[in-house]
Amino acid sequence: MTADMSVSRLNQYNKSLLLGRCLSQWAQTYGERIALVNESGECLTYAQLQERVERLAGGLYMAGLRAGDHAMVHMPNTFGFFYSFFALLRVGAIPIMAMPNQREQDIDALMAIAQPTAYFIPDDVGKYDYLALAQRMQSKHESLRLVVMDGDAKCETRDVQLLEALQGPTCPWPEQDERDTAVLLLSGGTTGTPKLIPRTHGDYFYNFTASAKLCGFERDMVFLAVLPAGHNFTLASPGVLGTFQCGGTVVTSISVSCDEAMPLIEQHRVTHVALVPPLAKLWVEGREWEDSDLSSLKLIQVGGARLETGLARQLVDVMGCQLQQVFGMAEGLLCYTRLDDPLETIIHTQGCPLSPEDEVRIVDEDDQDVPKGQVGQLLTRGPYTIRGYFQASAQNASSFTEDGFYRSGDLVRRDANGNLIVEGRIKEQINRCGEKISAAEVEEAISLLHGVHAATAVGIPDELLGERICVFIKPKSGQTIDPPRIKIALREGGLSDYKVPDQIETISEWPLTAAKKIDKRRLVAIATQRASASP
Ligand code: J2J
Repeated sequence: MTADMSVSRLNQYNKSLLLGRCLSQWAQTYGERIALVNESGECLTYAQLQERVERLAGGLYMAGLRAGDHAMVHMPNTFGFFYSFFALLRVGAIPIMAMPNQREQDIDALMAIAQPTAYFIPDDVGKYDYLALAQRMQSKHESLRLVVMDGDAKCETRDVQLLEALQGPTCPWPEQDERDTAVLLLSGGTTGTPKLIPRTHGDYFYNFTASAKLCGFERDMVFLAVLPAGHNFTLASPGVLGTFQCGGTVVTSISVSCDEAMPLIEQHRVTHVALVPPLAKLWVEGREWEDSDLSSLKLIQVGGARLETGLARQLVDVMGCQLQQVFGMAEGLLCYTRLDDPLETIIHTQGCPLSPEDEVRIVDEDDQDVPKGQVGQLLTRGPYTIRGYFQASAQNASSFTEDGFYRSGDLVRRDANGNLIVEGRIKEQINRCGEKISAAEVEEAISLLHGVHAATAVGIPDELLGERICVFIKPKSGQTIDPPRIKIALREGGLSDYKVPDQIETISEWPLTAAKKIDKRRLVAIATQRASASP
């Protein structure tokens, strides 16, 4: 059975699965309930959100945006994010979910692939000049006709309010099918080239509705969106879309720090939150919240990177609410521990797949199934897992098997009850605070710098970050390496902040494996040792 057929069967009891129609359905059902609250305490009901989105969609349509156009959303967790996202879906355009901390190199590469018509940026020009970036992108990418800024900035580009003022007749409903692409998500890279993940209306609708059911989302819940809302975890696992589907309230936070999140939890009686392990650790260890009343919390979901058993236990003890592990990927497959699982399962495993139709294979290097209980690479195929990246035939040939299984690159094993345990990965990827960074990309950026002969990037286990990025640099003969300068040069070159190495080491000879490849394990040991030796 194809993914399309099987997702349509799983969705069969719900006809409203075109994402562009969801908001108006929610507004009809939940009209006066609060959909969104921001850090300043401003609230929007479902009806108000829908009205703003309709106006913006009208404006975007007047400005020439059409169904099927691509539009990049590069926004933090503000109301503007939601206006843009839903207005694009309403027009039938396809949002590309960029992360707010991505910078020029990423945005440029993504635009080269997706050729968006529109680019949505925040008004916050204090820390980073998004408008200047947008202007550079416009001069480089011919497709980019419309830059939309969220806020009141008086600039030549169209801002959200301006577009609403432009609003013409209601935007026509697009002709769409559940098999059409609804959103383009970002893939955590293993190569220097970014990849886009095309999720269809049908599969994504299933993704958040089935997840919401499994996670016990309900009408009276309040979800705190503290990780970027454009990430698959926060967006749809079950995340903000799962919350809206149930008529709950989403509280948005731009900052992830305890000082800001804890008062929001207390003030808005937050019931559900999704965190990555390093953030969960900060929250558990943070003393700031000791005075805060967190008794409203019912469920803390942790995913995106390995959650240590000790931290899992601490979370349960300290936060006093239910813990759920989520092992997901923007490509599709979602595994959850179940709410009624025994505590030891929740602490020790990453749960099992969302759908009965998810297929999981655990294989060796020759793609042969490993014996029961042993570790192997996870391959998956299923109703909401993609069969290929957007316009990436070379990548697709290596990332998918001939019979359509996605090669996750994760090393997993299954316990006796069928729950998966993530043991590591075979991909050359660094998982820093849940953000996936391609070692190859960092190496490439550094190798272009003055004085660098060659560079190798490795992920080093780190108390705070989960993994930190360490780069070993072999200088050109007669050159020396100045780490702070390297960092400045990388930032100036437009490398996204979170990809800039945390540790830079010089090396004169590479340690080699028996196969004469660079011995990355040895590099990890050297980096760890040098870091602990340095004052
Ligand atoms: C270990 N590794 C994990 C976990 C993801 C929900 C939750 C997370 C993501 C996500 C997501 C892990 N333990 N619990 O999209 O909807 C690593 C694996 C995986 C990769 C996917 C969602 N949860 N990982 O993290 O696309 O290596 O999605 O293949 O960003 O994160 O990364 P990403």
